[in-house]
Amino acid sequence: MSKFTNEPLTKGHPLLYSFRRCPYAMRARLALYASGVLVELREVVLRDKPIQLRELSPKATVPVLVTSEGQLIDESLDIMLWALGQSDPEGWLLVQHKASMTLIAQNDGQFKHWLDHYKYADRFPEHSGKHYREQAEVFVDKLERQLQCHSYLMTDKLSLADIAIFPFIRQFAHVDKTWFDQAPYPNVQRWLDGLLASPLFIDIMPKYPQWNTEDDAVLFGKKR
Ligand SMILES: N[C@@H](CCC(=O)N[C@@H](CS)C(=O)NCC(=O)O)C(=O)O
Repeated sequence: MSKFTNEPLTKGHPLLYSFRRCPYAMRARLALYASGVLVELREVVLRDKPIQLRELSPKATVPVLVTSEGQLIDESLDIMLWALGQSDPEGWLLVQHKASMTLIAQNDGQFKHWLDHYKYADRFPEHSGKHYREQAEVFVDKLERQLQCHSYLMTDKLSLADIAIFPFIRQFAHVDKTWFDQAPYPNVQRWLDGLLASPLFIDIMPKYPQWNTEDDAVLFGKKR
């Protein structure tokens, strides 16, 4: 087994290219962790991506997973669905699947678009940061209304939609935390705070040094 290829050093484990602070990588790690699938993790620095990642997937975004059977999955939502398809002990996939996928599509589409404009408002000088925040708030307000009815987005139980969406709301909150903490979204604040303090989130956020080809394998996941 060579360290210079995209074959994992640890036979039988999928390979995951990840970046700790990326919301897409977070949701992939959350689902992998919950599924109990152990992966060999390679921590990427976005401004210094390893050639192996580019070879695998020309768009070279993270996360990227290579399964033990050699299947390449380079979209975070597909990694989540794959992981939970292997094992879904909490039944995250069973909760209102169609409505969850619709909400996730809104997050990944319009909300992410406005979140990026809000976060990097200096790159989009046509409008103010406040303007972009207000566009993003349309989605946050929708979540607020859903969270008025139950503890989590779909029901009183944590499920796929919560896991897929909260890393992006975390990012939204942190653009201007002082503003967010006093904004009229008490249920979103409660939901986000709870998820950020959860053992699940803490367990998927350890710091790893940047991977390079000479390193030993780093295993990520919950040993059962
Ligand atoms: N649609 C992709 C998006 C992934 C994505 O854009 N990840 C960012 C990091 S958060 C990235 O890798 N960007 C490439 C870069 O900055 O060069 C997914 O869901 O996995």
